[in-house]
Amino acid sequence: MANPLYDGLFGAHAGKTLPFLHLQDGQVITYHEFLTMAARFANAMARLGLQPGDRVAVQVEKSPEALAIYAACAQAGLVFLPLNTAYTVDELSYFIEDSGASLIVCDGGNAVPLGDLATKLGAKCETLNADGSGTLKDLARDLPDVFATVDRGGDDLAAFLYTSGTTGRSKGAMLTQNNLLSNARTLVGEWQFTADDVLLHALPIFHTHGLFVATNVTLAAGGSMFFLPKFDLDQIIERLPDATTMMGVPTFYTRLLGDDRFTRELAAHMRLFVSGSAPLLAETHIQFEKLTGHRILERYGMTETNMNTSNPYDGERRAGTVGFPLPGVELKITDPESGDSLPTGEVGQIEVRGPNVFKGYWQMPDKTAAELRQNGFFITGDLGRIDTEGYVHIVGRNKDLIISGGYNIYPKEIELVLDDQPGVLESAVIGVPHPDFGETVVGVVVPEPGTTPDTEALMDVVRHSLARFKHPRKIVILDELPRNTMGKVQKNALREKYDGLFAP
Ligand code: MCA
Ligand code: AMP
Repeated sequence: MANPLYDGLFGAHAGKTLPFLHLQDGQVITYHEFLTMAARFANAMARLGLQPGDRVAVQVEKSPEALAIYAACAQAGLVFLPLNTAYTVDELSYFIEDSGASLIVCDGGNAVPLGDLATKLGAKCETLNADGSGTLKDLARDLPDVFATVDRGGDDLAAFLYTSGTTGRSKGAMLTQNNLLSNARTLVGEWQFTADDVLLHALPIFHTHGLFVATNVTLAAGGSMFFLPKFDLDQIIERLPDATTMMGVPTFYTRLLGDDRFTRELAAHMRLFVSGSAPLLAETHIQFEKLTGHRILERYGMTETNMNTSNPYDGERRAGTVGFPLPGVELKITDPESGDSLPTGEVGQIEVRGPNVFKGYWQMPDKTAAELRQNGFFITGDLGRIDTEGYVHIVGRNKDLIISGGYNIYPKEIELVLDDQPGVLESAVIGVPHPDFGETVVGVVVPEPGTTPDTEALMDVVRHSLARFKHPRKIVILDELPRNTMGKVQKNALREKYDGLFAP
């Protein structure tokens, strides 16, 4: 009988009365309490008829119960599919339908549209609200607080995480038990996590960073977390004295640096600050060290691969780099045209291989074949180089992607919405520097001859169909888009033109 993910991360703590989650209201949830809550959810899902391998789509606010559904899925051999709480019902419909989810767990506020969708698709729909109440909790309440862990192999699927594509169609990245477990264990070793660590957790739990990096590492080490609903400066400042580590996107660090209450004294006792999901500006790294004496440890990962590289815990954490490949991860720089490896120092596409690399995109064999080579190397779409000392530098992207506050935004998705509107001949969506989010979205719209599009009306349509974080912070009108001789839109020229739009 075995289930590597459940046994390794959760089962290992059975019966422990040590704290796992410290909540904002002062409540503490022990490992034992958490695991019994998860077992009840596993029983509830079994009662709903779910079978190992079924997908469970979850769009709920961050709460201990939400995290317990992840544990319950691992224990019951179900595939956990967390979804950004900002997604609109339009966006959700695609993920739910594409994944063939058997169960949708959503906030009570979405019960009607998602219940209708579930009925249409032959799925079940249950609710779980931010305060932990809901129909799933009601069902779980009276069920046993133990559950016979379902047998699974390391190669079985544990989670689907959707990641957008350059064509505008999202892809479900299939992650196995071993992908998650091996990476968590590697990071515990590399970052020297122990049961004494208390992680300040202010990230969302529907993405790799907050769920697999922060949470799995804490679980694998047997530590605990301050489990905050979201990033809130007041809360961070208040909890920091009792934490030992924090993980965040660069916006966390720039916001902390902008707050007078964040001082050297406040951070003095901290063991480690980790940054990732987006480039940390070297100037932020340096400013942070000047203020606190701590060097932020920057690492690099992807939904498809978990973490690939990290700056060293003990050696020099070098600003503007993402450090070295993690143990067990091979990383090479290749020529985007030929796929051949390039000499040290040259810029090319980053490819990675290792136990962390996903199994492929759900029901998309062509897309999988285009990005995941037969020999196991995954083409990340990032451009980088390795310097003579082995540090990996990310210098750009070979994919049309904007990263705003750590959230990925694929321009094509927004362009498709804009292009569909009356009076719009075509559009180009670009990312420009932003002091808070790192990058932000600008929509460039070319009107049909003789028309003047109403930018407010365009924003209304975008608001209805896409999550808030994807909305252009500005729409500008241009007579025509710059193109090269092949007719391809030159987004670089647009980025240069609007570079200073949000300059502080
Ligand atoms: C919120 N808003 C955003 C973003 N977040 N707009 C653009 N980009 C964003 N990232 C909008 C809200 O809808 C709202 O709109 C306004 O901005 C402020 O909302 P609020 O709730 O106050 O949010 P916030 O505090 O400003 O949020 C910023 C944040 C948050 C704390 C940086 O976005 C965040 O937690 N980001 C982390 C994302 C993450 O976990 N990424 C990991 C992906 P309005 O102004 O209209 O009210 S995993 C990954 O990338 C890989 C694998 C890796 O390597 O980790
Ligand atoms: P996601 O699709 O959310 O998995 O985002 C993965 C992408 O985030 C990578 O392909 C990189 O482009 C970017 N990324 C993650 N960590 C870093 C980092 N430390 N520096 C630069 N880019 C990063």
